[in-house]
Order: sequence, then C-alpha cells, then structure tokens
Amino acid sequence: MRLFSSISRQNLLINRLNPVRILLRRDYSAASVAHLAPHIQEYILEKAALCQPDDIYVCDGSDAEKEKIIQTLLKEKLIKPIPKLENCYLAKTDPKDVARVESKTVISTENERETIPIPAEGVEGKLGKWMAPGDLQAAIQERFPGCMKGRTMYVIPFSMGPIGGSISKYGIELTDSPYVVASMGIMTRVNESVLEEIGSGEFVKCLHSVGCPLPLQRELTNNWPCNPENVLVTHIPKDREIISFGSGYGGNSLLGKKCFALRIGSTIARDEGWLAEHMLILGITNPQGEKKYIAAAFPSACGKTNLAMMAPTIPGWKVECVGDDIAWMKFDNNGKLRAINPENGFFGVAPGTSEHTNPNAMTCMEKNTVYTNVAETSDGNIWWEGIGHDPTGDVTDWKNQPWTKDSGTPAAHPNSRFCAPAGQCPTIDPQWESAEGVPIEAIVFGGRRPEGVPLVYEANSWEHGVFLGAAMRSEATAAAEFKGKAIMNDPFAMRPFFGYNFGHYLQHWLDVNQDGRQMPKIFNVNWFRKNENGFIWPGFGENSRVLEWIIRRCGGEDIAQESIIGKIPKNGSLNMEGCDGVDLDACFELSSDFWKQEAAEVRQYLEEQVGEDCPAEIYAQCDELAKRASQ
Ligand code: OXD
Ligand code: MN
Repeated sequence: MRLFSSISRQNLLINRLNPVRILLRRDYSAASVAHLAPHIQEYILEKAALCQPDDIYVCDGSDAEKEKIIQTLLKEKLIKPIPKLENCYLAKTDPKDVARVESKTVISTENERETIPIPAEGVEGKLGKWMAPGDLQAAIQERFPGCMKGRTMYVIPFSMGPIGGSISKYGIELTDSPYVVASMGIMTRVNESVLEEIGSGEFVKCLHSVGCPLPLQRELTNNWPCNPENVLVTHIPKDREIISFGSGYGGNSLLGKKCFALRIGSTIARDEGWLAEHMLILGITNPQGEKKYIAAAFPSACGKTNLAMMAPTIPGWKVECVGDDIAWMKFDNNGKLRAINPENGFFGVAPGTSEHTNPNAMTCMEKNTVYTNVAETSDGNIWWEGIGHDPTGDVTDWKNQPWTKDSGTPAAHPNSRFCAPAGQCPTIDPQWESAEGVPIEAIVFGGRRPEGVPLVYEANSWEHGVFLGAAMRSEATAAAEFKGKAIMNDPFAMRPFFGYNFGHYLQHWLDVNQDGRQMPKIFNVNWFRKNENGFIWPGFGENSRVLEWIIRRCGGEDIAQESIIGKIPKNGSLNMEGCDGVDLDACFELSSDFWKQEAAEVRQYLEEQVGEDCPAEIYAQCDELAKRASQ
C-alpha cells in the first residue's frame, strides 16, 4: 500500500484548480508516483476534491497489504475471525444493507431510449432505470461533497480478466470502505502493474462511498457504515464511469462485478462487437478425454455456482469450473467464440450450499474467505440454512441475536455470501486464466420454472435461441430486494444488469451471427419443475446427464426430436444409468395449452416492455412458438 499523503482541505481546493501539478508538487519520492499517468492522477484528485478524504492510499495488491486491511477491519470491528477456518472472517451488515438495490440503480445517458425501451402507456418499465445527466449531477452533488471526511480513500487498480489478456479490461475503484478493498482483492485482480498496463489508455472509473463521513452523523448498526436512505448506484456508459453511494454490500459496492463487468461491460461489448453476459462457464470432459466448454445464463440464486462446480454423477465424466457468474465472450479470428471469466473469486450465496449440493464450493471457502451475514456458532464456526448438518454449539444469527430452530427467522440472511478466491476451487479449470479465453460450444439458458418447462430442449436456430434468452422467466430471488416467489421475466438473466436498451441488446445478439463464425448451439434447461411431491428432477450432480446430452448434440449426434418448443431428447437418449426413480415423462411433458399461454404472455411482455425496439425477428419467433403450440 502506498501512502500518498494526508491531503489538507486547502490542497484539495487547489487540486480542483490544477490537480496534476499540485500532486506532483507534493513531497513524493519520484518513484512512488512516476508510474501514475496524468489522467489517472487527475481522476483520483478530482474525486478526492469532491469527497474530501483524510488520506489517499494506492493499493498494490500485495499480501502484506491484504493483512493490513484485515487488521484495519478487525480494529474497526467490521469483521471477526472465524477460529475454525484458516484466515476466514465474518462481517455482519446493517440489516438495511443486505442486497443489491435495483430500485436505486440507474444508467445515465443523454437520451432515455439509449438506456431503456419506452414501455407501453400505463405500464411500468422493468428493464432498467434511466437518469438524465442533469439529475445525476444534482444527485451526486447532494451526496458526495465531503462524504469521505475522516476516512481514507483507497485507490484500487484492478483487472477484469487476466492482466494483459486480449479480452481483459482495467478499472480503478476509489472507495472509503476497507471491506470493499478486502473483497475486491478476492473478486478481481488487484495489482500495481494494472496501473502500468493502463498506461495512458482507458480504464473504467469507479467511485464508491459508504456515505458515512466522520464524525458519524448516525449510529452504526453492527459497525457497518452505510447510508441506506440515500443509496444510489449510477453508471455513465459514455464516460465508462460508475458512481455508487450509500451501500457497502456486494453488487452495490464491489464495482468490478455487476456494475463494470455487466452494465458498463455490456455497453463496451456492444460497441466493440462482443458479448458481456451473466453466465457461468464450465468445461466438461467425456470418458474419452474430449473436452468442451459451455456458458450458461441463469438468474441470480438459481444455482449457477452449484452447476459451475458440480461433481458429475455419470461415471467417467469430469466438470471443471472457469467461472460462476460472468462471461465475456468474443469471436476470435477463426470465428470461434471464446470466453473468459473476468472475475478472480466467487461471491456465492451461502444458504443451501453444502457437501451434498456443492462440495467443491465448501472446500473452496475453507480458507482466505470473507463471509457476510451468515450465522456463527459458539464453537468458532459458521452456519447457515441448508449447510447439511445441525449447528455445533449455540448459534448467533446474522443480526447478532441468539438463535434456535424455533426462532422463526433464518439464522443466516437468505442473501448471505461467501467471498472466496477462485483459484481455491478444487475443480478450477486449468485454462481458467487463459488470456484468449476458452472455446464455447454451447450456450444454455434456464430459470426456476416449477411448471410447464421441460428438463432440456435445444433451439432450432441461433434466432430461436436468442428468442429463448429473451423469453426467460424465473421465480424471484433474495439477491435483490424482491419478496416472494412470483415468476418474473428475466431475459438472458440480465434484467438487472443491462447497460443499454434491451431491444438494442437483442439486435446485437442477432447481429453477432455472421458468416464464417461457428455459432454455438443454444439450449434451455429447467432443473426446478415440481409435482405434488416436490422437485421431479434430482438436480446437482445429476445435471451432468443433461450436460452430457448437450455435449453429444454439439458433436452432431442424432439424439434429438422435434417438438413444439424446439428439439427435445429422443426417447432413451438421456443417460439415466444409475439414476433410478426419476419420472422422466413428467420432466419432459409438454402441454400445448401451457405453451400457448407462455407464448402469449411473452409476447405481451415484449410488446409492453420493449415495444418497437424489439427486433421483428424476435416477435416472429414468438409467433412461431404460438403457431406450433396451436397445431
Ligand atoms: C449475484 C447476483 O450476486 O446475480 O451474482 O445477484
Ligand atoms: Mn449473478
């Protein structure tokens, strides 16, 4: 960590007038600032002048620095060690700061239509929120002046993707939260060398403040600084800039993740002709040793991490993990789609993760992990619902209250998380840091659909596949502020993460299908169909049977038959050896009434939400589905 210096108010004022010169006039050793390009200095000092921190530290990403940050967090009682786990810590947040806040997340462009399609009259738009540039400036001025008083501004140079990789991009996050520094150090590649890589080139500007200047103006809960009444997470695509205020949690504050890798990332991807998607990436190897890679999009909390790290139950097959949340995908010069996971860690939902559902995640988070809002036990361990065993010792819940099974509330918050280094996953793919990315054979969409949607089907064409992404729906998630189990449209699992108008996004997906490119096959899966006894399909490791079928289809095997919705497995083609008692007929039952209604509801959604911005091809695909279901 490099100490820049204490900045006096006066200097900050002067800095506003001539930031670069003033910085260089200060008493630094030439070597310590020589590597900072003028435009980086200018960015840092402009924001420092606004936020008025006491100090500025430039992070170098070293182990010594990590240790220092942990010590700071311990001193501030923001985290506590978990005695049973090596170098693991537990943070508990203010209960008002527990998830992404979609209602306070905006994109700012000159024209509203660049950001969101205009919904039909009287309909609330659900595909993102727009803010006029003038209103954004006003909102910033209401929140940021002096917001870091008494605190340190940390400068985090980070890379999304391997440093130097052809698909990678760089960012600099300025934050007053050491918790964010610790978490970004796991989730991204934080390294001084990023500053050199940026050189005089572009970087994504990320400003974050918890909005709690010192001395405190409100009492903290759990020592967790935040400003829930004034949360605002903003994106300015034309400037490649993110400005986030008031929340210390996850996607609101670890700006490399949803804000950069998806919202700003999708606009960069559109401009540069590639795809930035809410997708896991996995490698699957058959008993003959042939390996293929798949990217898969599921809405938040639908088991992406479990699928990415799955232990296959079919003998001889191996699944390895490249990433569990985000894929950046670019066609190479040979027309092959190649993907990287831009992240460096997993920010996984803890509840439901167990030795049964995800043994690899359990191993991955045994050390060097920051847990947030899980419960703790009196014998020095952590616990959550669905961890697969009873708690050992007395439990203190995520709100710091004594907890028993009769408490009537969950011990761990449903959106509690583990933040663990990806390299610790026992099944991390040997190619996971490949600079040029791994070749993608198949793209898979899915969601939580208790009714009507079969276990797996294949799109008839690229255009049909794009329609499947557009038509995605799923039960609501705890990862955002929604309650209950309503079925929500979540196209491409990107509804909270589009960086620009979804109609234009669909056109971009249609446009990447070009002559000379090897377009991946597209599939839809549903592990979550239910009957009166619960889930029909056992899920988890058994999902490898579905992946096997997908991979065999990619190899051109004649194991699919036409249906009203696309290609489904021919009878007997799904490998069910060793998996008894599954009602496969129920998994694949197709009701034309269900699909007629589904097509009608999807059309209504597209008409109301996307209107004339929705490409005609997508409406045509929807009409085709309705026609096939009516025959
Ligand atoms: C996540 C999410 O945290 O999608 O990954 O909400
Ligand atoms: Mn996600």
